[in-house]
Amino acid sequence: MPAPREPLALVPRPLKLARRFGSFALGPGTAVRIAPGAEGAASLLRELLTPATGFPLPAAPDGEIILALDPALGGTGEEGYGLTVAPDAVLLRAARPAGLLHGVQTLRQLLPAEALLPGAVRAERWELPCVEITDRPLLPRRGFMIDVARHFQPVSWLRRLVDLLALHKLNVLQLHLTDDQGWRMPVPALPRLTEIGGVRAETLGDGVPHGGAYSTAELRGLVAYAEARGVEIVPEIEVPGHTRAAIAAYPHLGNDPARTLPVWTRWGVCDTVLGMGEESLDFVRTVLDEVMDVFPSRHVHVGGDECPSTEWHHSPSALNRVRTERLPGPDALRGWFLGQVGRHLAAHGRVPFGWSENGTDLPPGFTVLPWRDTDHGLAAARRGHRVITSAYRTSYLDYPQHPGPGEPPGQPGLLTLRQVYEADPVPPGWEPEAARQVVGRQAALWSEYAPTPAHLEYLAFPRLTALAERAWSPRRDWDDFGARLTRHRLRLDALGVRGADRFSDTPPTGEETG
Ligand code: TNX
Repeated sequence: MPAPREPLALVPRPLKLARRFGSFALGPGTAVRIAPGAEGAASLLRELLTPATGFPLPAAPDGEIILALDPALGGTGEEGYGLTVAPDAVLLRAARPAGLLHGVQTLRQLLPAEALLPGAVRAERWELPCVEITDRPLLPRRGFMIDVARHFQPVSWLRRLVDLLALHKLNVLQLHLTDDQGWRMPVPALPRLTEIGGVRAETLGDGVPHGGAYSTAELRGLVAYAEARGVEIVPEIEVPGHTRAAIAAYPHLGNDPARTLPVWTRWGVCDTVLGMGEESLDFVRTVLDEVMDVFPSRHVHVGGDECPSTEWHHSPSALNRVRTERLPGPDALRGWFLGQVGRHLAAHGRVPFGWSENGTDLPPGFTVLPWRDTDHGLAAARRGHRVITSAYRTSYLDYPQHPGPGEPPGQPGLLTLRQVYEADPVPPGWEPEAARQVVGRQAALWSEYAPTPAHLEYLAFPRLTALAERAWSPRRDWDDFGARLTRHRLRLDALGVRGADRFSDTPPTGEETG
């Protein structure tokens, strides 16, 4: 049981929090009063707390835990909530269901860390300290991208990942489903995409085949699982570059239809890109129609990064496209193609997302993820794009988090916890009109060097905790965050997050501010 004035260590930090005297005892007889529209939050509360505490938390009209949905509630927006824990009752209120889900996570964090661990500890009752919390996020989109193309991961782990995101009030999981080294999503009209494109013969000469693909049912199940936790799954299908696996499956999609190439077995930027004929446009529409059927998300990411135009300079069909579309040259084909793809999505009510190389390279209507440089976001915002900051220097969790020996193999480079923490979602100096275009911040975990869930979790946490904190809370205070993180680490430990145990309370010496 926590001592009365033990720090609460809520992560991310709530906007307003006041401690009150006393505590609420959660016990075997505690019941939940569920307002219409709050059923999802009640289910989540039970899913999170019943296995851990053993308490059934049944619904009852006079339940002491009150989950109330009030569309007229002011000041909490789409995702905020108000939470009052008093000695005799707990009141959680929000204007929208998403706010209630976040409030349930806060309620869970008010319990001792052991209460997060299913079935490990049995107590007669658990004390919730009395508090008054009003909370809402700084940014509407707080995301994480996982690369399941380079190394396939089972859907069971993706569900666990969703749980970990929701714990941190992150609300977007971008699934990087396709790349040169593997295609992971089935498209019934194009079975070879997963049959051939889903397997590579080896990786960097290791002689060991690597493969895997999800079933449609698994993906639909993941979407529903995530939705129940307030997390949107944003599918990502890479075009027109990073498409070697698709071209291995269907050679006519490439720039030399007579050429058959294997799924790529190396890392880096591959010269093999989609051809610019009608068959490529048909292909992308067929794939995206299936994507839109499986993923209800309003947002679909179509890649767009690292697309060399080398092959287009020599392809008669690509050069013909340059002529018929009156483009300045083959280098303009990437933007033209993404424009076609974006239009197809928009016609179905979806918003195209894309990686931007410089902020000004994506067609109008795209939400832009600048990955090379944060200031590319400024250029994009000035062009009217909505921006999700994902610059590698502050957001790429495939870089090692500590300098020096003892780290597992990773992308050459370094990104410390503190660098992730200190990065402002909107860098100082941007004019207010541009700043308003920034709708989110997102981390990316590319998986070339991280083949296992344990390795991925080691890389993700606690740096993702830092990103979640800065995307949610307007306050920047490294010492305050560090103190809360020390206790939050106990939660990560209880949940078995690999790597949290390798992280010391105080950052390693030599750590520098980003
Ligand atoms: C660049 S960032 C890539 C990925 C790699 C990553 C490695 C981006 C949009 N493309 O294909 O995995 O670097 O850090």
